[in-house]
Amino acid sequence: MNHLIIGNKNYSSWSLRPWLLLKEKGIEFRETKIALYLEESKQELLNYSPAGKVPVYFYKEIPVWDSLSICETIAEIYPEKHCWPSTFDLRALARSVSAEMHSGFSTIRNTLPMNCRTKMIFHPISTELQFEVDRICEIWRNSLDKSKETGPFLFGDFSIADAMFAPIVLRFNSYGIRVGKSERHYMNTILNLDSVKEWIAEGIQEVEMIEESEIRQNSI
Ligand SMILES: N[C@@H](CCC(=O)N[C@@H](CS)C(=O)NCC(=O)O)C(=O)O
Repeated sequence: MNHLIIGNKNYSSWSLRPWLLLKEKGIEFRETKIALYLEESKQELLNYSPAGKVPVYFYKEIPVWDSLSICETIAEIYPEKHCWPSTFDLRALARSVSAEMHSGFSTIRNTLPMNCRTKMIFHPISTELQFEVDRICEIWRNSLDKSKETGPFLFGDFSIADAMFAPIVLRFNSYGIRVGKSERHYMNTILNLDSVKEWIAEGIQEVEMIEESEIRQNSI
């Protein structure tokens, strides 16, 4: 009934979001992986969605594309899974930071591509990059602070906001980005999830290489 089309686990940050939401909410789904940027990839993608991109989600044969729209759809289909926080004010904040993440942070996206295989201390950190890193840290601290009594995630229990920021956690971890104590603690919470470990382990095993996502300076 639930079918999720994703890209390479090593690289596809957008795919990780709905995949992680489904996993963490215990929703069963079938997974189809399409290796991206090969000769045949675009046609394969277009067979699933007119946008020609992953992720794509099918519920009862109805296609839904774009990671945030997929997460919203899952929240609507499974209200009992509480994909958004339970109070209005936390939902408002969770939606705002999720949308901010979805539409912004282009310097992080362009400079620090998700790559599960990468482990390095990235430098130099430009002013623009540091600005975006600082804003993400501020979002995390503020969200964690508001709901620390109810759980270790951004809004207590795992929510769509955590799914939206998970690729950033993997990026910060890959590139040795310096963050404060509570942000580091949050990153460890995400990195220690069995689902995230599974995603990374499979990503590392993949053999395809996307050259633009391979940053080779300062490898350790
Ligand atoms: N805003 C979209 C972005 C989707 C996107 O850019 N996906 C990339 C992979 S992570 C893709 O499918 N690229 C393959 C292509 O454009 O051919 C989302 O949130 O799902």
